[in-house]
Amino acid sequence: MEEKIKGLEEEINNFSAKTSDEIEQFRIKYLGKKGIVTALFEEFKTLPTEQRKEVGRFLNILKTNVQEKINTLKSSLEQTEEKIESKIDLTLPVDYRNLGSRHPISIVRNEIINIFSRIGYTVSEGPEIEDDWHNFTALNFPPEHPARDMQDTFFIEKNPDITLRTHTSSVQVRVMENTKPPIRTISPGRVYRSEAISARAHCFFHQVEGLYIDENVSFKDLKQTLLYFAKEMFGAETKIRLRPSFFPFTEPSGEMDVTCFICGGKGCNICKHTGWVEILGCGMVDPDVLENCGIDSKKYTGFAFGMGIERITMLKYQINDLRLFSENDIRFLKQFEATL
Ligand code: 2NL
Repeated sequence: MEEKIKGLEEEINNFSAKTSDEIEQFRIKYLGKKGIVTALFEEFKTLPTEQRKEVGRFLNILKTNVQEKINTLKSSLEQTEEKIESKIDLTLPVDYRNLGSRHPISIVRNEIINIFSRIGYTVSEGPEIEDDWHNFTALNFPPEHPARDMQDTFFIEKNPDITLRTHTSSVQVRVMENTKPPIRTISPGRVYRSEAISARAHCFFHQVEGLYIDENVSFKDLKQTLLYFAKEMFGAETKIRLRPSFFPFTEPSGEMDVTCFICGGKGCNICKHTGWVEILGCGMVDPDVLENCGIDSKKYTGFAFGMGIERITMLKYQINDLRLFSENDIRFLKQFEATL
């Protein structure tokens, strides 16, 4: 029996397994109900007492060895399985996700906000659905002004009139009503006009308006502020010119042109060979508008301006169709991926 046990020890030591199935077969072969070791224990019971002590010791060692072998085989199998699982192949192609990009209107809006933030302007926002007072009456629109017509403005309700705002001046009216001068603010936002959609017109667009109110604000403050803006936005060599214009809420009013940043003033398609491109409207806030908003027009004066973000974006990126901004065409939007 001792010989048998020695032979088995060798067999056990030499055994190796690749799968958990093979390990289980091994366990059954030795320790199962009809297993070799189990049978040896049965045989052991029949031995004379003198032999039992020593054979018993060998048998117990054999049994422990089988058990240990099983444990070692199991843990080394687990380790190789883990290795296979965590085998990361760095040569595989990356899991490519499409990164979004900012919309060109947002890019230009942020740029305008940054430029005015640097000279102390705050950003103010307000509702897109407005009452007649904030959109028209406070801003000096006469009762028969064409903008008050259904042809030009989207009405949500009549009598009292509730409209989609046609400019963000309504936001600035709210700022003036709620804050004491000095006021330095810009109001970017979406505005609506009832227009047939074409390459040059849409029923909504985006605006940034600006408002500066304090004691002793004059036209030269307006001019210098807008010159600063033009140089920051279009380059340090940029020159501006102001042409007289009309708005119900400013007096005097002007239209501002900048030297063409495409051809530098030589003449090209963008500036229609004039060397100048129109970028915004501006003027001194009408004293009646100040009074409508609770500001003493004898003590305070101010200037205001407004620009269409689409127009500036179209000039800057040479985009020739307004509809591209709202079509969500990925081929258009992808072209702005590199811009923050
Ligand atoms: C344009 C012209 C302009 C203003 C907007 C304004 C606002 C208040 C008082 C007076 Cl609260 N004026 N805003 C002034 C002049 C021109 O916009 O062409 N916008 C796209």
